[in-house]
This record gives sequence, structure tokens and C-alpha cells, in this order.
Amino acid sequence: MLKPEDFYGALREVEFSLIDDLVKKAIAEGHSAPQILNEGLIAGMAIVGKEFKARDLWVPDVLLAARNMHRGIELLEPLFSKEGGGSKWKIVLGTVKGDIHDIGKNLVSIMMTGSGFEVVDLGVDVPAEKFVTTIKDHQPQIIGLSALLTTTMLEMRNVIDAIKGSSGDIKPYVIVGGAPVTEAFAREIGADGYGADAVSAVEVAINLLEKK
Ligand code: B1M
Repeated sequence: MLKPEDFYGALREVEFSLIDDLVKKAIAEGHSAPQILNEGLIAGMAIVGKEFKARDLWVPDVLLAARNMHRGIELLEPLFSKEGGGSKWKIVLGTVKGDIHDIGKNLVSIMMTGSGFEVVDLGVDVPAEKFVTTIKDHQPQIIGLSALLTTTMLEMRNVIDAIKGSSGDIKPYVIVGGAPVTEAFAREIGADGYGADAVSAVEVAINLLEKK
């Protein structure tokens, strides 16, 4: 059984050595990558989130935790990626305008890559117009939008409207996700799918494409 408090401690460290040791030890003990991610890193980050909300931690502490989280995910990434095989589908991913949270989006990217998608990652704070021009340039079958703030989740509707209203022939499916986003909200803004986590995002994307 992994202890979220151990991962919380490692996320708070200035040095990488603790997170490195903890993740490598969990792998060596035979824990699966999804288990280390969910029961370790994400559970540890949830404690950081609670303390941040309670004002026991401040933005620099959370930035440090985010840096360490990226490091932990980097160590797990090879365990999620499948070898070989050309990409069958293409997804354009981005965190919407006004929002710079990218840990969840990066997880979606890793899971999509591991499931045979070519990922075009536009990064964070991506304006609606950028999604529209990227659809023309890359012709993806799926657009994936991430938002972590109750304010920026509203921007997802603008992106969907911009894509639907654009003149291009290609109209990819749009899937959305991020902590404040719900299935009901996704439906309300006209998204084609909602992923509660990175694994469900892949399942939702594949279901949409295979029903075509
Ligand atoms: Co921010 N932050 N933050 N923050 N931050 C939250 C989100 C918050 C809930 C903290 C809190 O108050 N408890 C709160 C939002 C409150 C709200 O809107 N209701 C908050 C706030 C307020 C802010 C600032 C405004 C703080 C400030 O400046 N005063 C500011 C905003 C900056 C901005 O974006 N404009 C801010 C800044 C930051 C940091 C930069 C310091 C840092 C981000 C660093 C980074 O991402 N590189 C940060 C962090 C780390 C957090 C918390 C602590 C952790 C987020 C995280 O990475 N979780 C967060 C608290 C929390 O969530 N408990 C918080 C782990 C990650 C794996 O989960 O991203 O949810 P998540 O992804 C999940 C699912 O949501 C899903 O899959 C993942 C799991 O598999 N998913 C998708 C995500 N995207 C998906 C897309 C999909 C499908 C699924 O399809 C395409």
C-alpha cells in the first residue's frame, strides 16, 4: 500500500532525490504505474491542494510541488508508453486561455501517446483562435481541452463555439476535462465527450472515433 503522505513529503522537497527514490522504490516493489500515479503522486498533490486552499501553503510551495510532480511523472512515462506502431489518430491538446495548470493535461498527453495517438500539445493559456488555426494545419480527429479553474472552464465554451463557427471542413470531436469540469457542464457547452481522468479521456476519445 502506498502512502500519500510520503509522496506529499517528497513533493514539498527542494531536491529531486526524495521523489526519485520514492517513485523508483515503488516501481521496484512491483506497484503499477497507474497505482503510483493515483495512490502516490496525485493523492500527494491532493494534500498540497487542500493545504493551499487552507492557506497553509503558498504559490511558491505549490510551484515546487508541480515541478516535483512533473519529475515523478517523467519517471513513470516509459511504463505508460507502448512500443512501436504508427499513430492511427491525431489529437490537439491544450489548457485554455487564462489557465496555466498543465499537470493533468500532460498526463492526458502521455496516456494518449501510449494508446496510439499522435499528440500536438499547444501547452497552456491557449486562445480559441490558436485551436482553430491548428485544426487547419494538423487536421486532428480530436481536440482535448483542459481547465483547472472555475473561471477558465467557461472559456471552453468559447473554444467549442469558435471551432463550430469556423469555415474549415474539418470538425474534430471536442473532449474536455479538468478538476472543476463535470459531465453535465461538458454537455451544456456542446462538448462531444468528458474525461474525469486521463485514462477515461482516452476511452472517450476512442469510443467517439470508433463509432464513426
Ligand atoms: Co492552482 N489552483 N492556481 N496552481 N492549483 C487549484 C486548481 C485550486 C483548486 C487550489 C485550491 O484552491 N484548492 C484553485 C482553483 C480554485 C477554483 O477555481 N475553484 C487554484 C488557484 C486558485 C490558483 C491560482 C489562481 C492561485 C493564485 O495565483 N492565487 C493560480 C492560477 C494561475 C492560472 O492558471 N492563471 C494557480 C496557480 C497554480 C500553480 C502555477 C502554482 C500550480 C500549477 C503548476 C502547473 O500545473 N504546472 C498550481 C497547482 C499545482 C494547483 C493544485 C494544487 C494541483 C493541480 C494539479 O496539478 N493536480 C490545484 C489543487 C487541486 O487540484 N487539488 C490547484 C494534479 C493533476 C493530475 O490533476 O489537473 O485535476 P488535474 O488533472 C486530472 C483530471 O482533472 C483530468 O485528468 C487528470 C488525472 O488523470 N484532466 C483531464 C485534466 N485535464 C483533462 C483533460 C481531459 C480529460 C481529463 O480531456 C482533454
